[in-house]
Parts: sequence; structure tokens; C-alpha cells
Amino acid sequence: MSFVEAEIKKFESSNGSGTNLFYQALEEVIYSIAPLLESDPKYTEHAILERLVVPDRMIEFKVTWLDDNNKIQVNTGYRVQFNNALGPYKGGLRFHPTVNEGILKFLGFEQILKNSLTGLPIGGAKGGSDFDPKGKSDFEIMKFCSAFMTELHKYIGPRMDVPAGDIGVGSKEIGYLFGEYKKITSTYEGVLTGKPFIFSGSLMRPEATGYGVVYFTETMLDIENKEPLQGKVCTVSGAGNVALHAIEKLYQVGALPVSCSDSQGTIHDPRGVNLDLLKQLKLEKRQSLELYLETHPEAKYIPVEEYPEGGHAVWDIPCYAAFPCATQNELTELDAQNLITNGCVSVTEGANMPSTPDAIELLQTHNVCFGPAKAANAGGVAVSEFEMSQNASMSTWTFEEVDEKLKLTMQRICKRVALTAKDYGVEGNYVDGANISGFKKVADAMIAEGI
Ligand code: NDP
Ligand code: 2IT
Repeated sequence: MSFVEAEIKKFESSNGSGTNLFYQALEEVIYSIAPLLESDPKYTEHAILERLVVPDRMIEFKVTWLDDNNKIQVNTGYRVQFNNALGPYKGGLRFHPTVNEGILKFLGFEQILKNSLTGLPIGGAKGGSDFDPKGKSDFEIMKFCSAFMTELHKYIGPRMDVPAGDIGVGSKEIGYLFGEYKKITSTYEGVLTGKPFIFSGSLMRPEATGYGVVYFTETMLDIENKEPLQGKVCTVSGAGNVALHAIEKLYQVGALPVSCSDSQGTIHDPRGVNLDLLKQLKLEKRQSLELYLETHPEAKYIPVEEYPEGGHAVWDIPCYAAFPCATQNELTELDAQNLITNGCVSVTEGANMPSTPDAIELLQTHNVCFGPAKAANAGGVAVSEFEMSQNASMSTWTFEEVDEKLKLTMQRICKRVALTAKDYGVEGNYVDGANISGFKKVADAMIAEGI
């Protein structure tokens, strides 16, 4: 049995939802890089895969904090420092009740290859907590963030590990985390990215992931000789940082984004979603999307329970290009079938691993252009690295400078992924292109650094 087959066999016997997500991510990479491993024995000789799939360290800690009723609350905090062959550990923090070790391992593993694809000197990590920010007051969020940093500060540093945001963690939370780090260590340094601009955050970091996803799609459509996004109906899932900035950029390039969604339901507004209202509802107040109908009765709201199991209403809306920007496994085989039936030409992943393996296979066999997360959503972490550069040199780049660098970075990633796919005989397969290209750089660095 070959190493690849043996590894894949191991996944099949695994269980537990978080663990399965890690193996889902891993299995895709192993299938993709098989031609590379077979053509160049050095990766097997140096046991790169065996070394890459185990995090350098996984830190788990208790977070104890006082809620507004002075009741003691206890959560679990994590930081998975996966690989630092290319640079300091780098990756977001997720605050969501579903967070566990397995989810963070999947996200951390993906982050290694994503960060490699950016071409920037950053390693891969992820962290977070099962803390649920929903329904918490600002004071409670602040107290939680302080308690979380009381432990986390021991393991991070501007040249060691630089966390950022993810689901449930935006610039407000990063601000509180930074404040506590500064208090404990008495140092003012770029230990976190996604900080508010007022104190050493980078301009454009909030927009970066969503804008980058659209820049990537424009490049992919161009390479694949498809019509550009101008004038095209687009569907977007999610209603958080990534989704709303993808919608913003889609409007800027002349497309018509007609949907968004959250964990409770989907909005379909055929005239184009009202972005200002969505920002108010979801980013400022964390309210229900259903409130959208109060001022837009012409739109439709589909609660999750009203849609058949195994599918998602947002992918049943006819579109030219689809952008899953909410969470993992939110685009299933049934959803892929609906997209294909409705004539969708392109799917670009803004969220991390939003499409199931069956969905990806179906989309690819029907020649739908497919931009995988680790390449397409790398704009967020790329601008995080730009923030690290600005902090290290005590300088501030303009919005236009950052935007231009982001655009170039996304175009470069997309072209490199397409070229790698061609070089390895899988032209048009951006999943394989991204996995091979991302893996190769990290693997070569690991070999050069020795064991
Ligand atoms: P936010 O917290 O800003 O928004 C998350 C959105 O996804 C919300 O609309 C939320 O709905 C929805 N959502 C979360 N969990 C679920 C679920 N289980 N089922 C359905 N909907 C859900 O997060 P981001 O926009 O930052 O992140 C979205 C995705 O993008 C994630 O996969 C993240 O890992 C990825 N990503 C983020 C980057 C960043 O820079 N922030 C960079 C690269 C990738 P509700 O409000 O109801 O909870
Ligand atoms: O998944 C991701 O790339 C992020 N959440 C952003 C990570 C970062 O360090 O900016």
C-alpha cells in the first residue's frame, strides 16, 4: 500500500465532527499532491507529509471571566501553532460555540498552505474559543478578551505568532486583546493584526478578504476565457466581514449581488441587496436578517428550517457567479447541482472550506470555474502581513497603496495556481494547483531547514 493510500485509509476510520473536518481538508491535499510526491521522491524521503500533518504544538487553556451579573463563566481557549517553516505562525482566532480542537486543526492546516501561496514570510496557525459573542454586552466581550489574553500572551509575539480575526472576532475584539497584551507586557508591538486603524491597524484590513475574493474571481474568469463579472447576477452567502466586503467589491466592479445569509436564513433581493442596511443590521448591531424586510418588502427571506435538509436556499438562486462566504461545508452536492442547473459559471470560496468534496467534484466535472478558499480568500492574511510590515517599520500605507498591493497579490496567486495546475497535467483544476503550489514551497523550506 502506498503512503498516500495508507494515509487516506486512516481518515476513513476517523470520526468526531471536528476531527472529520481536519481529515476532509487533509484528504483533499493528499489527493492533489500525489503526482508531486510520485514525481519527486525527496518529499517522501524527508517525511514531509508525516511532519506537516502534525502541529508543532497545540495549546489549550482555561478562560475564566465574570459576566455582567458577576457570575463566573468558564470557556476553553486554544492556539494551534502548526508550521513556521516560512515565517512566524500566523492565522486568525475564531470565537464560536462550535470551536474545538478538530476545527482549529483543519483551519490551521489550511492556513499553512494559504499563507505559503501568498508568497509572504508567514507560517500557519489558528486559535480561538468556544465563547459565543452573540447576546453578550460590550463589557462582557471585553472581559472575555482580557481573560483570553492573560493566558495567550505567553505564546505569541511579533516574530513568534501573530493572531488575527476570524468568525466572531473583528477589529473590536482585536482591540481589546491588544489592550490586554500591552498591559501585561508593557510593549507596544505588532503582535496582532486586524487592529483598528486608530492604533496601528492597516487601512483596508477589514475589506481585504472580501475584496480579494472578487479580485481572484476576475483573474480566474479572465484566464478561463469567461465573461467578466460586470452586469452579472451574483449570489453571496454569509453576512459577516467577508460576505459584506465581497458584496461591496461586487458592486464596485459593476456586478449585481442579490443575496446574503446568516445562520438563521437567507435574503434574496433581485434588485440587489442594500449594503448599507446589511452593514447596519449585521456588523453594527448583530441583528436578524429578517429585519431587512421591514424596509425592503419586495425582497424574500427564507428561514433555514423552510429549506430541504442537505441544501441551502442561497444556492438555489440563479446566478452567474457564486461566493460562499459564511462557514465550512455550507455548499453541498445538492447545492452544487442547483447551481449547475441554474447555469452558474463560477464558484469562489470566501469562507474556509465552504464546499463539500462531493460538491467540488460535481462543479469541476461540469466545468464550473472553482476558486478554492486557500487561494481565493488569502487576501485577508496577505493584508495582515502588510500590517506586520507597517508595524515593524512604524509606517502607514495609504488605502490605495494597500488596495493595489492586494490586487497584485490576488492576481499573482491566481496565475500561479493556474500555471501549477497546467504544469502538473490538471489544467483548470485550481484545487490541485493551489495544493501543489502551496505545499511545494513549505516542503522545500522544511527540507532546507532540516529536521
Ligand atoms: P463573521 O463572524 O464576520 O461572519 C460570519 C458569518 O457566517 C455570519 O453571517 C454568520 O451568521 C455566518 N455563520 C457562522 N457560522 C455559521 C453556521 N454554522 N451556519 C451558517 N452561517 C454561519 O466571520 P467572517 O466573515 O470573518 O468569516 C466568514 C468565513 O470566512 C469563515 O469561514 C472564516 O474562516 C473565513 N475567513 C475569514 C477571514 C477574515 O479576514 N475575517 C479571512 C479568510 C477566511 P450569524 O451572524 O447568524 O452567526
Ligand atoms: O482564515 C484566515 O485566513 C483568517 N482568518 C485571517 C488570518 C490572518 O492572520 O489575517
